[in-house]
Amino acid sequence: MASLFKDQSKLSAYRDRRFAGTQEEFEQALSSSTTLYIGNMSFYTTEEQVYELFTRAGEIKKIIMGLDKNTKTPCGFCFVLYYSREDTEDAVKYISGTILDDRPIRADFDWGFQEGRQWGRGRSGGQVRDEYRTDYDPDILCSLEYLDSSIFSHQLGLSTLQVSLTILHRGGYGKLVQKE
Ligand code: GTA
Repeated sequence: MASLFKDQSKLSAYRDRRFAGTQEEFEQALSSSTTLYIGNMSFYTTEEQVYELFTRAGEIKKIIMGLDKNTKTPCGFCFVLYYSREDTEDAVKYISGTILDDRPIRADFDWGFQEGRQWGRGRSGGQVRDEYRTDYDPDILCSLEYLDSSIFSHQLGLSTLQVSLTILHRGGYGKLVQKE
């Protein structure tokens, strides 16, 4: 199947400042990776829930929950590792933006999990961006990561309206087509 994500520079709006290589190497890693970062998750979402949702795109190799480095409790993100690139792309295409525990989650191509990346990097122990939050238990359209995802989707050629409609239309992941 031809990739829908041909323009490597638009694979992710995020650049991991701890990636040691060049921008070109970073984009190369994103274009072949079978790892996804999932953001904007509820702190109460479990690994089992993540599995149940993301297995709809294909067989999952591993899930690594993101943890607060002080409390060792979930802090709103995780990594999902697939076996195949096609399944990884399908997860971004069909599952990113759906609602999990009342929050529109964001699936982002990732350059690859390494030990240590499961910890929040913020000073408080959680995610960096949570320290800049002004919205707590946000409304669906006020989520910081939702806005990020809109910008990202826009880069992929979708309008913010399309993204909004997709989220409202899906109203959860019940309508996601199960792969054979
Ligand atoms: N693939 O979008 C992502 C992503 N994010 C947000 C985090 N990770 C991601 N991976 C992918 N896509 O392994 C990964 C990280 C790490 C783990 C936890 O999740 O690679 P973190 O969220 O705690 O820390 O990471 P990270 O990613 O280093 O922080 P972030 O959000 O990019 O912030 C970078 C800089 O921007 C910081 O120096 C901060 O000062 C600044 N910043 C961040 N948010 C804001 C904001 N709202 N306003 C102003 N400045 C901000």
